[in-house]
Amino acid sequence: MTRAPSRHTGAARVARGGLLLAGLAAGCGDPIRYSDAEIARHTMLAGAPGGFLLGVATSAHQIEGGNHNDWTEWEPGRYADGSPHVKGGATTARGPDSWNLWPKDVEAVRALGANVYRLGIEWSRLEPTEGAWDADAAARYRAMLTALVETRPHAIAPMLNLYHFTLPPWVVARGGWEWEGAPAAFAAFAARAAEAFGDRVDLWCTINEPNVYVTKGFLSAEWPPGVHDPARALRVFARLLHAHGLAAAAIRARDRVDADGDGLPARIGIAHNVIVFDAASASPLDALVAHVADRFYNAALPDALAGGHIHLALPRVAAIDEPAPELAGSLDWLGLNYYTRRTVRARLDRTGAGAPYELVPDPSRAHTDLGWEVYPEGLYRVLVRFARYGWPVIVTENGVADRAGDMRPGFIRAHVYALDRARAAGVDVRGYVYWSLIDNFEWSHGYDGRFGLYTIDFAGDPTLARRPTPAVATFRQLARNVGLLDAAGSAAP
Ligand code: IFM
Repeated sequence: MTRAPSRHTGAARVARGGLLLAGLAAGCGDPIRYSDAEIARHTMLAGAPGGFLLGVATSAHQIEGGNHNDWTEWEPGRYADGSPHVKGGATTARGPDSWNLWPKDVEAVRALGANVYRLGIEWSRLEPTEGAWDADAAARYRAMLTALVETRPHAIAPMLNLYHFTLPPWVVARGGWEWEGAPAAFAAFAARAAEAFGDRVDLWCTINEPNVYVTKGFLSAEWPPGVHDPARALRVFARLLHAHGLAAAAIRARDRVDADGDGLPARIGIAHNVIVFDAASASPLDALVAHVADRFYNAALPDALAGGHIHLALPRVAAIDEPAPELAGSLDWLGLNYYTRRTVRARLDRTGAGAPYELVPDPSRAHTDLGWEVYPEGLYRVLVRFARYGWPVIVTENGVADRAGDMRPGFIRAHVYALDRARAAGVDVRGYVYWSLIDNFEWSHGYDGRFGLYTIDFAGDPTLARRPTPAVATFRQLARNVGLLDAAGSAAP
């Protein structure tokens, strides 16, 4: 994909990732470059295996509105310099209002021809105080899940995500993920969710992007709890991994109902955010920075899950090395959330307080509204790489912030092309899930990052209608190609 120039400035920006030191090359000088012509010639998802999961994703806090959790405390706040925590002072007081408008979301998923919807449940709604269970909230989630599985002529399988960046206030009061009891508390929540929804759900996603949560919340201080402390960051990363392991065991113990008739009551995964880190030059220092960023951000999580041992390191700053036997065997599939590449130049900060690199954007590549490089070849690279762990992989997120909506069709085609190349190379890819179904709250960017296949006019339309962007047609073409829609565009059995 060679769309250029970008509508976003290509000026070098300092990464705010908070990674502190450096290492060897992480894929520097990759030679792949897809052409628009080869992508245009390609029939997307042709020959995808039966049961291929094609769908869309959202998360509870980003779409529901009206939550009460650590993010709703954070959203109205300001930094010491007076700037708001969230761009424009935006909040989730209403947001897309999916708590009330969820039937419109289900209808939008159905209209896409999708057979999977990755959605979240909000811990703070279901367990507003420790040990409580809000029956009304559970009933509403149950109604959503039922509407999905009862969609005809083919069901929409819910992929239920249990933790996606937000904590109930009572967990925060005990120290959030720094509380030693947090993994067990989360596993207890997972057990109740499995009991409550196991007859509707087979696909479980325990935790979304532990690496992003840790980086934003404990290194760059952009998200709650707004901390910059590498040692605490690693402790929380480890806690999230333990929490995943305990939750996976709890789900297996409690979800005994095979909802979709494939013989398996629960198939458990985790959604791992991956970024391709390439060195900006042949300098060993740039290579070192790219390598350390890659180890911490990309490799630490799957290494721990594969080996049952947590090794986390920000060299010369902080490290954790501890057994985690509950992780081994906890995964049935690995979810990969892929968006972009970072080409990095070392920027060593002797105080240890600053970012370890600056970005060197490739001006020949398009960049999204959030300034992220569009690099579909990276999806091929990460699929090939992470498949080596041996789990089937599902692209649990891939998407583009594109308010104008003109970039998204090409973005999807190019990334699905990369996915198909990976399948052709023997990678066991079981699904492609686009982020996101609808425009929603993009964390510290507020409503500025527009990822939706359906757009929402938050300021001007009190009905919050979900209006199709041009990429809906692109997605429906994917659904046609895998047989979920027929030639006339109607849902196929
Ligand atoms: O909006 C987020 C989502 O919450 C997690 N993955 C990345 C998306 C886009 O930034």
